[in-house]
Amino acid sequence: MYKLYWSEGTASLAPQIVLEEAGVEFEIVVTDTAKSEHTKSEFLAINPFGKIPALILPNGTVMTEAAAICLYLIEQHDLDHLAPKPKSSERAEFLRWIIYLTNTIQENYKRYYYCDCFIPEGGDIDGFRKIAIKDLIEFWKPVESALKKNNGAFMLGEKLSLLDIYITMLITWFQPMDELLSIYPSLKNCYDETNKNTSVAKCMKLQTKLSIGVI
Ligand SMILES: N[C@@H](CCC(=O)N[C@@H](CS)C(=O)NCC(=O)O)C(=O)O
Repeated sequence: MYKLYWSEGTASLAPQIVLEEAGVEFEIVVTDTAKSEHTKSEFLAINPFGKIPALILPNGTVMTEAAAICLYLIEQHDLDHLAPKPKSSERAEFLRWIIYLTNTIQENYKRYYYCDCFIPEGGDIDGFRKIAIKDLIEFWKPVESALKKNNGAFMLGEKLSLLDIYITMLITWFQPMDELLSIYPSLKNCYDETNKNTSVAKCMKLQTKLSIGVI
């Protein structure tokens, strides 16, 4: 069985959704980053990077990196509806955006959430955070433009893919989320439509419940 090391509001959401889409059995191990559980030796023995998510595969291999985990699961479980096949015409577009989402948007949230790692002690945290937010809004702009050009609500047009799942996860990290969505209407539409997917809706609903241990 798969074992997903998970924490609310983190990059474990996308792999959780893909596992749901795969319809496979998996165990969620709540590892609350807010309580620094990811820094404890039990978790570091699994992922020495001390980052969530980590996925233990049925053969015991440990995988990290949320996007890599998602792509792996898509391959393993033939979830062709979530990603264009390697030689298909949409593949280039798909690869371009998944890397943009992880390298640019996901990475830059660190400047917001972990400001103190970027500036020296006594530095202007508030000023730094303001610039991080301004930049994040800017980094979302190409995604909005790409969505606007489409016929459908999603990055690849009419059908939902991993891109929209990843986008949805990253939108939830923006606080307040509605501020971002009010700037970018196509992004809001993509978020709303993606949330209609059964696996997405289920995982979104489980976020707080899993975190407070009522499941
Ligand atoms: N590139 C990694 C980033 C993982 C990551 O930074 N996870 C965050 C939560 S979203 C984390 O564990 N933060 C805790 C920390 O850095 O102390 C991935 O995509 O999986």
